[in-house]
Amino acid sequence: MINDPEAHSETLTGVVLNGAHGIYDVHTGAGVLRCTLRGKLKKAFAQAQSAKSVNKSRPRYDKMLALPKSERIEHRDSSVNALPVRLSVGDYVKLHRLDSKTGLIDEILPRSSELTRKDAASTEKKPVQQTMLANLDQVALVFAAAQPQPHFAMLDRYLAICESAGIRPIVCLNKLDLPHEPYVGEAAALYARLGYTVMWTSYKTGEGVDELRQLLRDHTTLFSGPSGVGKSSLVNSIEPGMAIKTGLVSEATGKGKHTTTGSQLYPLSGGGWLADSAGIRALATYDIAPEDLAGCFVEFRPYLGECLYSNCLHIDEDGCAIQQAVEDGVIDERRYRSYTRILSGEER
Ligand SMILES: Nc1nc2c(ncn2[C@@H]2O[C@H](COP(=O)(O)OP(=O)(O)OP(=O)(O)O)[C@@H](O)[C@H]2O)c(=O)[nH]1
Ligand SMILES: [Mg+2]
Ligand SMILES: [Zn+2]
Repeated sequence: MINDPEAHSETLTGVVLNGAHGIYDVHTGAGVLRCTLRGKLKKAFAQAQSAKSVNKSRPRYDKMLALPKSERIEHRDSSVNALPVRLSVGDYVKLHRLDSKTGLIDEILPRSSELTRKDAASTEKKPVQQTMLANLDQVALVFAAAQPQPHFAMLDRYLAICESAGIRPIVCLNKLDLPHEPYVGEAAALYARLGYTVMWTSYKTGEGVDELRQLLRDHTTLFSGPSGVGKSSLVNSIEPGMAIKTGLVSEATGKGKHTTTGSQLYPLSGGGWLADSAGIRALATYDIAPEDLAGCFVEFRPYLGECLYSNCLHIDEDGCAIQQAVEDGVIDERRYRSYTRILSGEER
């Protein structure tokens, strides 16, 4: 088989484990192959990328809010791109083998889902979308109970993005072994009341790790959250030695203070996939239209359609059912503040 030149041109299907500078490690039935993109694909990507940066500049929410209420029109973006703009970790690809270790990617299969953020290189004039992971169905939103202190406004932003993308979030509060402030427990209770799965974990004591592992089985889960909260540490204790199993050496799984760069996908021995990703400082709700944002806050949903104005953005309008619910103490005020912050374009 190894000496048969025909065997090397066979077409395989695989999933992208990691990628940088046009080189991708792809997990296939024939092992992990180091791949590049076929020239034709590269060209198509470049074209799609430039088209997207022109068409996809969404009006900023704060500019919309400056308009009189009656002039707040619907801004829907229906230009759904079937072809991914860039090849991302988690993408399924068709490729052919060049030799026992390398391959050439011929085709990218349509994504079932994706989680995107605004690229660090993004500017207001030219927003660039970065896919953290393709074809995922869960996100473990990891925050530390302390060191660093959790910012729940950022968690709210993440939750809205997950709701919008149809991806199940798991709230994970790590570093349970450290003493933490009362507001952390209160927030955790709030998220549980909203119906979210909340896990308390500690990489140091191993608490909660087995339960978290159970939730990951047969799913594709992205670990995301701020830097230094313990994502890579948790990933390591969930699947010790997984880097060895995939034959990849990754800084992500190194001991000590290795900050992860990019995303890295690993197969789980119990079935499913797990991706570790780089810590996030600010998170833009890149793809949520202002009029869709309220629906991404689960506790707002019963009130949608109950406001006096059908185009109510729930900020300062008269007869707003959501503002009333906040006043009545039914909707948590902090969550409502997170909503208004996202709407006004603040990025935290
Ligand atoms: N006390 C305590 N420390 C932890 C725990 N989990 C991780 N740490 C420590 O926190 C630091 C950061 O952990 P990492 O796993 O590198 O954090 P990360 O989220 O992957 O960070 P980035 O890759 O920068 O995004 C390390 O020094 C870990 O030893 C925990 O449960 N308790
Ligand atoms: Mg890390
Ligand atoms: Zn309203």
